[in-house]
Amino acid sequence: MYEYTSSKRLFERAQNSIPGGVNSPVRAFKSVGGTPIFIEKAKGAYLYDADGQKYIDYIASWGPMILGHSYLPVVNAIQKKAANSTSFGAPTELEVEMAELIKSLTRNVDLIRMVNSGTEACMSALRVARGYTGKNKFIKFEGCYHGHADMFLVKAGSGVATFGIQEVPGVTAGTALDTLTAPYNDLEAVRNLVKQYAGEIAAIIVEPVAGNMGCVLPAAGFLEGLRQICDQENILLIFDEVMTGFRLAPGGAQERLNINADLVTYGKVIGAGLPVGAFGGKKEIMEQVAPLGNIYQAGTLSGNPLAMIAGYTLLAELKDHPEYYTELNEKGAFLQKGLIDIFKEKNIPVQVNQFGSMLSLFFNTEPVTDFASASRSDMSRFTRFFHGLLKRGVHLPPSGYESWFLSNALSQSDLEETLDVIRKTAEEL
Ligand code: HOZ
Repeated sequence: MYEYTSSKRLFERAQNSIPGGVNSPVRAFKSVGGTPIFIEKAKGAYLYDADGQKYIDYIASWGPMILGHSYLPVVNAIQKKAANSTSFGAPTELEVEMAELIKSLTRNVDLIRMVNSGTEACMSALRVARGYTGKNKFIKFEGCYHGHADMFLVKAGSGVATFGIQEVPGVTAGTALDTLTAPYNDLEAVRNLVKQYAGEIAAIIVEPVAGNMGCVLPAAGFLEGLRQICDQENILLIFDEVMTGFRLAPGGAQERLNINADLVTYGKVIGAGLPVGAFGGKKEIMEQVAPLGNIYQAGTLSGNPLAMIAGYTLLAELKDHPEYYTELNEKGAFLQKGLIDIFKEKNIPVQVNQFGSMLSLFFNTEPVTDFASASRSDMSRFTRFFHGLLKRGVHLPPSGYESWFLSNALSQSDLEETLDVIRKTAEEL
């Protein structure tokens, strides 16, 4: 059984100087209770907390660590690069190489601009869509999360859903008025909005595989339907590939699901654990971005050399090893089957949504296809499940509204050990 002595001490101390003791709300154990574990270091598939206790990690830094922690080629590249200064605020050859590498991996990206987070990527992409189309409103889906820019914090997923925040103070009514929302997988609702706000909608932004209300898969025809509506109505389709980019396939969801968006946003894997995001798309749209056009977007640390070398090194590894994606898919499918079998045996109703290396377990009798069905899951059972795993050394996101992220560092024996832990925990649910 694990003790959390140092984490408890650090959390006490943290709360005196950091809001809620954490630098991002999803790290707090607010919805599951208890003390967030403070991490000392991580290697491969394992985290070690401040007491030296080891955990099999299914957060993977919320996505970036697709090949595991402290991945040696990335660590070495960062160390070498740091000797040449950590930032210039001037262009470098590495940024050109990074842009070329991203273009070689992704579809439909003629021009790409580097930023520092997924939030920045999404807010910038939406500005571009608005500037390009000359329209203000946009559609997002309930339970999707596109970072914490004002206009996206309406019916948002991730921490906003986890903490049950209905309205975010500080987001003005004026801003929220331009955000239209529809249930995920509901094309009819989208058609109705498009009809109601004819000529006013700049963009539809969507997580092509949702990961911020737990993992929720697009129904057959949903993304194709959005593409069609956008084409018919002169609306830009934005794929938020912050989670799915370079994770579901080298070319992300666009490649895996064979659909082209007009603008795509990236984060997480693209920075290998350093703060990186990017947005890109077709030339005629992206050439409206400053300094080519007047759609202003900027950043002192954008294209930062350490961030670029980390991301470049990881993406190059992924490009050279397509078999990693096969392995990740197999690991995801193995875990899904194991979970289904265990809970069937125990007669506990669950839904296990999985797509490649993204997976969520919902304590739910009905399929989880949108935010409403995700919300009907038994979250108090999830809390017991979460703590049962944590005390036995398996680290999950501390919320039933988050996706688990698998890394390819997980071995077959890690997966089997995880299922053993789940089997034991299932006894206590
Ligand atoms: N998209 C991530 C979790 N859903 C964000 C992580 C964070 O907010 O810290």
